[in-house]
Amino acid sequence: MAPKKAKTVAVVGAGLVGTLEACMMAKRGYEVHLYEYRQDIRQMEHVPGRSINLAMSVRGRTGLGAVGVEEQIVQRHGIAMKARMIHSLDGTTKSIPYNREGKCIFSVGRRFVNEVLLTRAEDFPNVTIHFNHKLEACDLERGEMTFTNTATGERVSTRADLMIGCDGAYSNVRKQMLKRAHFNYKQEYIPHGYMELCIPATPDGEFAMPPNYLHIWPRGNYMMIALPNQDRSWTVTLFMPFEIFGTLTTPEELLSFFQTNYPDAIPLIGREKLINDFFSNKPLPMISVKCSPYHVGNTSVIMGDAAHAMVPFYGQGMNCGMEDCVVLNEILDQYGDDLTKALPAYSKRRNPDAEAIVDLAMYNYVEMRDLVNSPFFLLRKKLDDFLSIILPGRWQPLYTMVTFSRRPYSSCIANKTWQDKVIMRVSRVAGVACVAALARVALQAVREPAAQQAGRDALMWVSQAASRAWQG
Ligand code: FAD
Ligand code: EGO
Repeated sequence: MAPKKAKTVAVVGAGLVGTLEACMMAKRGYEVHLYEYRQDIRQMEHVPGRSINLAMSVRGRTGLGAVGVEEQIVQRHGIAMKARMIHSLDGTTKSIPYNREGKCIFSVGRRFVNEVLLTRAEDFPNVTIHFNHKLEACDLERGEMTFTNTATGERVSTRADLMIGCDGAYSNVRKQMLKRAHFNYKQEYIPHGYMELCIPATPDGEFAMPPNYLHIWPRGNYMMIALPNQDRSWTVTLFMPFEIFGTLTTPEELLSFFQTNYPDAIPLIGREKLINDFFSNKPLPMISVKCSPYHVGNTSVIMGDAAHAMVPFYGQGMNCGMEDCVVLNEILDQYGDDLTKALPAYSKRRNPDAEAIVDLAMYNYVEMRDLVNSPFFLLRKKLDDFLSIILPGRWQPLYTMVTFSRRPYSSCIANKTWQDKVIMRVSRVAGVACVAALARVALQAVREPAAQQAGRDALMWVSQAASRAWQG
C-alpha cells in the first residue's frame, strides 16, 4: 500500500528559516500554514531585535535560489564583502581577500531578507500566514497546536499532518521535545555579550570606511566587526564579556575604553552617538544549542536555530538554517514525501553536520579570543594561504570550505583534521632536516676522520628519524 501522504503543514515561526521552509513546502504542493508570534514586520516602522545585517554565503544562497529570490536578495540588495579588513590598534588596516577567484560573502539586511521571503510565501496560493500567533503548547505526535492570538487574546487550537518548528534559539517546539525519552540536549551560554552600534554615512552620503569589506578589529578578549548597510551606514557589533560591559558605566569610562581599544572607531561613530547608543542599549547574550534527533515520528521536526543555535563567530547560523531546508527538500524527493522514512533520514543526515558547525563556531570564538595575538596563529593562517596557492583546488583553508562550498560541515572538519596531520608531519620532517643540516656543517668544521665517521652515523640516524617522523 502506498504511504498516506501528508497534506497540511504547519510551520511555526516566520523568521529567516520558517519563511523559506514554508515556500519550499508550498512548492511541493502541501497546504501550508505559517504561524508567527510577531505582527507583520512589513507594516512596522521599526523592528526590534538582534543583528541588523548578516553575512550571506553559498549555503544560504542555495536555499534562496530554490524558491527564486536569490537574485533579488543577493545581487540586487546584498553588498559584496570581498575581503576582510583588519584594523590594528594603531589605526593601520590591512586587507586579506577571501578568494582569488573573486568569491565573496554578502552583507544583507535581516529585515529585508525576512520581508522578501514573507512576500514570496504569500505568492503561493497554498500558503496562509497567521501573524500575532504565539505557540503555547503542542502535541508532537498528533500534530496538535494551541496558539494565543496576541491581538485579540483568544486561544486558537489547530492540527496539521506535519508540524515544522522554526521558532528560533528559544524554541517552544523543542521545549516539548525535551520532555520525551531519547531526546538529547545540550546548551551553553558564553561569557560574552554583544551590542550593535552604528557608523552613520558621511555628511555627503558616502560610506565612512571602504565598503566591500568585512571590517574586523581583533583584540583578543574584545572583538568588533562592521558590516555595510544599503543606506551607506555600518552596523558595528561589539563582542565582549558581560563582566566588562558591566564596568563601563559612565561616558568617561566608555570613551577611555574605546580610546584604548578602538581609537580609530571613535570619530567614525562620533562621540555623542557612541555614548547615546551604548547607554540606550543592553548587551545581549549568545547561546549554543545541540540536540538530537530533530524529529518525532512522522509528525514533527525542528529546523534552523530551534535545532542548532550557534554563537555567531563563523557567520553561518542563517546559512546553515537555510541549508537545512535544502537538505529536507532533497530527502523528501528521495523518499517520495513518505514522512515516516524522510524525517528519521533527515535527523540522521543533518545532525552530524549541524553539530559540526556549532562546534566550529564555538572553536572560532575560542580561537579569536585566545589566539589572535599568538604568532603561531598568524603563521598557520599564512601557511594555509600559501598552500592553497601552490596546491590550487587541493588545499583549501577551513574558512573557505565552510563559507564558499556546500561540502558537508562534518567533512570540512575531517579535511581540516587531515590538513593538521600533514602540517604536523611536514614540520617534524623539516625540523629533523634542520638538525641534519646543522650536523653537516659541524662535520665540515671538524675535519678529523674520527669525527667524520661520527658525523656519518649522525646523518644516518637523522635520516632514519626523518623517515619515522613522516610515517608517525
Ligand atoms: P529566528 O530568525 O530567530 O526566527 C524565529 C521566528 O520564530 C521569529 O520570527 C520569532 O518571532 C518566531 N517565534 C519564536 N517563538 C515563537 C512562538 N512560540 N510562536 C510563534 N512564533 C515564534 N547567521 C549568518 O548566517 N550570518 C551572520 O552573519 C550572522 N550573524 C549573526 C549575528 C548575531 C549577533 C546573531 C545573534 C546571530 C547571527 N546569525 C548569523 C545567526 C542568525 O541570526 C540565525 O541563525 C537565524 O536568524 C536563524 O533563523 P531562524 O528562522 O531559525 O530563527
Ligand atoms: C583575525 C581575523 C583573526 C563573526 C579573522 C581571526 C569569522 C572568522 C564574528 C567575524 C570571518 C562572517 C565574523 C573570518 C579571524 C562573519 C568571520 C574569520 C568576526 C566575528 C564573521 C575571516 C559575520 C577568523 N564571517 N566571519 O577569516 O575573515 O576568521 F570577526 Cl568577531
